[in-house]
Amino acid sequence: MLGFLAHRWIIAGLLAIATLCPAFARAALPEETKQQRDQRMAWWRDARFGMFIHWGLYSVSAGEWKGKKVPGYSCMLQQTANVPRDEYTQLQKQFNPVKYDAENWVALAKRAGAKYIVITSKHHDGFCLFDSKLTDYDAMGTLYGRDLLKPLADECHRQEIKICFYHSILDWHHPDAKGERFANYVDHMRGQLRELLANYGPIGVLWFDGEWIPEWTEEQGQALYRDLRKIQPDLIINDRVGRGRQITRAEKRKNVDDTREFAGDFGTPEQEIPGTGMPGWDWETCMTMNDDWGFNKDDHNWKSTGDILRKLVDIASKGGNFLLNVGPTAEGEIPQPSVERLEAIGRWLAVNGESIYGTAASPFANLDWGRCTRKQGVLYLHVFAWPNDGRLVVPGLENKTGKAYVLADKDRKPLAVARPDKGVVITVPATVPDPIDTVVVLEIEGEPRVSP
Ligand code: H79
Repeated sequence: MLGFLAHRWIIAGLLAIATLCPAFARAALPEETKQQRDQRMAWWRDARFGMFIHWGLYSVSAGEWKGKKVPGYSCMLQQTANVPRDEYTQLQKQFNPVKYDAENWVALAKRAGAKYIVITSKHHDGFCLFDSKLTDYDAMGTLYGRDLLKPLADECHRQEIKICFYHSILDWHHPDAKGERFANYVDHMRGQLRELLANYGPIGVLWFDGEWIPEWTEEQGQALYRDLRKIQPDLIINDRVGRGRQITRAEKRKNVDDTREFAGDFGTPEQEIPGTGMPGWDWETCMTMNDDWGFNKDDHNWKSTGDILRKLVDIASKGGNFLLNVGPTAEGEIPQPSVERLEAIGRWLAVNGESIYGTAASPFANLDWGRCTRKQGVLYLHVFAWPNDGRLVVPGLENKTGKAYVLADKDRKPLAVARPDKGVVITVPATVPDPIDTVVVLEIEGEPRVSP
């Protein structure tokens, strides 16, 4: 008993010191050493690519209300179209995903080369895709009448891909989710999160959203973060668990250098790739393939495979992850344009994955022909604009170099490497091997050194 108490006091002391010490800024659990954190984050940092799934009652309305297109995101429709709560709730009786096949979804994610799946356990509308004992506004109350997350989680464990849950703090359904009785709602939400961490095996990431509501505080976020990590210590939790994103955004506007500590393990730029990444911080860009998260029958504005692939490379070159979204239909089908794009990305990764998974950010500030990723002893030169004159210039590289070859070339035929006064010039084939991104591998000695 005494030992237990002493242990509590030591942790409390460390917490107090950490909160006062700016060096701990952005380390969400101060009692964790850097080494422990690196270990916990290792799979996620290596993964680089995940599949986001937005699925819920908004997949039934699919971007329209009473036959009219509703502008904006389909998953925001309840708010944007001003749908009364009890009218929106009727969608639950129409949600019947008879074509849902978890094995297929997971197999598609695997084929795409994604290393984790993040699915909406609950979005802003408050509807739960899982069997929650704490509400009837869940999958059990649909015609389908079965837990929709369980088969997906089981398949993820079986096919060895991480299962992760998105959970919205903002909730348009629960009567206490705003106002005086918010504490009741927080108890309810915590109860549901305990269900999610108890019933679906090990969870990779908890991905919060909707943290911007005025009732939610950074203190609540930190407390939640700690309690969730006590249940599954290896859990990774995004920055939207607390208010760090909003506070830093507001402070940045005021040009204040903020060194306060915020809850969460990684930053979450949405629909954007930060120009220079988020140096010194783990981060993940989440993005849609068309213009919507949830299924939208009127949205045909699909990004091209090349565009998406280059975004993945761009993100990797800045040290981030890419969480690419699909919005399945209410019947449970992933739209064909999404399938095609995911499969094309998978074909590229099957050949070039070495240049993405487990890589670190580029040592170059800027490359006019493309991007760079790296691993111990190698640079991966991602050539988007193939040189017309057959000379690929690697500016300012000072390291001693070894072999160079096209990664997709099975024979690894060596390319000539020249060392003019500054940098490196690689002689590449006249015709472009892959117009989207040809990866040229360049072996180097030691850590990359680049002169400006
Ligand atoms: O689930 C997807 C979207 O439905 C959800 N996030 C992704 C992952 C989303 N909900 N709302 N939005 C995106 C846009 C909301 C933007 C705002 Fe704000 C919320 C504007 C003001 C409050 C966040 C906080 C951005 C600026 C401040």
